[in-house]
Amino acid sequence: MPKKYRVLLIYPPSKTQLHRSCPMGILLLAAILEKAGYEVHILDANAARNRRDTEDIAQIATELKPDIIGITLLTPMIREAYKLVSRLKGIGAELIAGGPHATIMPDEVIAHGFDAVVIGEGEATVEESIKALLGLMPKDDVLGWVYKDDHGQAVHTKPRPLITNLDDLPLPARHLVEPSDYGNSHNPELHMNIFSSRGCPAKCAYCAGGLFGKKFRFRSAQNILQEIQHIYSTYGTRRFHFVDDSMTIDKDRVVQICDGIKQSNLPITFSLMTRIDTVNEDLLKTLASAGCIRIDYGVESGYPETLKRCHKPHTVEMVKRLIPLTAKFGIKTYVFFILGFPWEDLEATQATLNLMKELSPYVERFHQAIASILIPFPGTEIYEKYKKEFDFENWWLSDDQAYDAPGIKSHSFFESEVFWAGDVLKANFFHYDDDMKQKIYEIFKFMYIYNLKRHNIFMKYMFRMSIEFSQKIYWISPGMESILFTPIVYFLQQCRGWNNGFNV
Ligand code: B12
Ligand code: SF4
Repeated sequence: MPKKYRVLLIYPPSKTQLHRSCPMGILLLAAILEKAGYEVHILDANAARNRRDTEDIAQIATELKPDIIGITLLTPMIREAYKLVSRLKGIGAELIAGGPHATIMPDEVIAHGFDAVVIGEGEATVEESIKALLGLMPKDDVLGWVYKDDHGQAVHTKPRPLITNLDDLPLPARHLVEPSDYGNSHNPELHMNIFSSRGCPAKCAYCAGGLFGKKFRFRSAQNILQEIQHIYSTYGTRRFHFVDDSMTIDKDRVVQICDGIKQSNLPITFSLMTRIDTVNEDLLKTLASAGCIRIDYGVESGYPETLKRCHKPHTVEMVKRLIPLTAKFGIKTYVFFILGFPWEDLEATQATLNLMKELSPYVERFHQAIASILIPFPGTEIYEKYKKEFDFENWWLSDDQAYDAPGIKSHSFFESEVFWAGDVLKANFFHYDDDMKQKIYEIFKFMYIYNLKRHNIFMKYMFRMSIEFSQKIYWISPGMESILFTPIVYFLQQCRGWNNGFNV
């Protein structure tokens, strides 16, 4: 019997990242590799209830003795991932990377110790690349990867065409992860991520999501329904979240998916994220009738000039029409904004706050996301245009600007609750002055206080008082703040069943 090779797929640790379901990328790769006869293990270091640090991972890998270790690379977590690689070097496995950062910066990744990088979409390349690393096929015969040759040089092979029929992909290997690792006491009905399409034809200046190309490709409604049915009957999951770049580009297709969900009579609800310009009243009606309970929209700015300069395919007027319309159909709207574009002054930023206030009667939640302050991700137009002017080239490798470096900075309770993006402001990519920083603080505080609406009056008051108090004490004495608030942080973590990575 031929040797059964062992593969360990790792999603590396982040200080700010937390997963309430396992990332789709490694689940899909695991499914491909299992089908091909490999023994596959998954280690998601950011699973909400089972977080792992670099030392834990190194220990697990040492005990498992895999032949191949595959790692997903995102830019903010890259320094920790490179540390992990140097810890893993000794165990004798071939190290292969994939994901957004690996795709954009393959030479840097090879220079930091990886043996190979898969570019872009991984499913069609991963098996061949592993075979080549194991010496079972010539390395130059593999399309769409970069490997390290005998002299330590990165060799790029020809690009691999995108997968044409997404229905050919296997179901993600969800059986390889423990559902309880993702439990969340807020929401006992765990949601599962699912994708229905890939690619987005828009060209937003700050978007680092070009991994799946500009061409919109999609799975058939029937194929998606089979997966939903399978998840429901295997895990009893009733809540689904679509992680497509822009799910509603082809409205007829969404109508087919919705019709299928209705006909299946499954007691499920779902959410999705999509583009403002691809949704209309008829579609909202159809989505609501099929069980869509939430849509995440990237509104980004209330300053028309910013939308134009970012090549956003929507206008402020479209936003003002669509958000109330979405609420009218009983669908909760979650909205994303981005503050701090290099051309924005206080007035422009105020325009965004004004839009937030105007929309607030119809918004369920303002996402206080890390990327709510502009981050110049490599490969984006913003990065290329401004890297020299603001001197942030390769910021992800620097001590001052790599904002996701675990354990190097302390945080107040205020920061852990209100201002998750605090370290992005400390990185200060676009050299904001004090007034601009204050404005950004003000907007984050507005979002936080607004989002407290889900609590009763007493809890709202307690949270508001606590963050004000924390902020004031921290200015006087960070040490004192930490003594007073650490027990509160731990208490909240216990109640919520997860922590957001701060203050621990
Ligand atoms: C869902 C999602 C999240 C979820 C993840 C939930 C979960 N449980 O998975 C949440 C909300 C937690 C999240 C958080 C963040 N995210 Co996010 N996220 C996404 C999103 C929308 C979809 C990811 C996904 O599931 N894709 C589908 C799967 C199938 O694709 P995939 O994971 O890329 O995997 C494929 C390939 O990359 C490759 N591959 C991946 N891993 C590996 C490993 C190996 C060994 C190989 C060979 C191949 C390979 O093969 C896979 C199959 O084709 C993407 C956008 C996008 N289009 O991908 C952004 C995206 C990945 N996120 C991004 C970012 C930046 C973040 C944050 C880091 C935010 C921030 N600004 O700091 C945070 C994390 C916080 C932190 N400090 O690190 C960026 C990454 C950019 C970059 N250069 O790193 C993206 C591209 C969004 C964007 N347009 O800018 N995210
Ligand atoms: S619409 Fe969204 S996914 Fe498409 S390019 Fe813009 S930010 Fe990226």
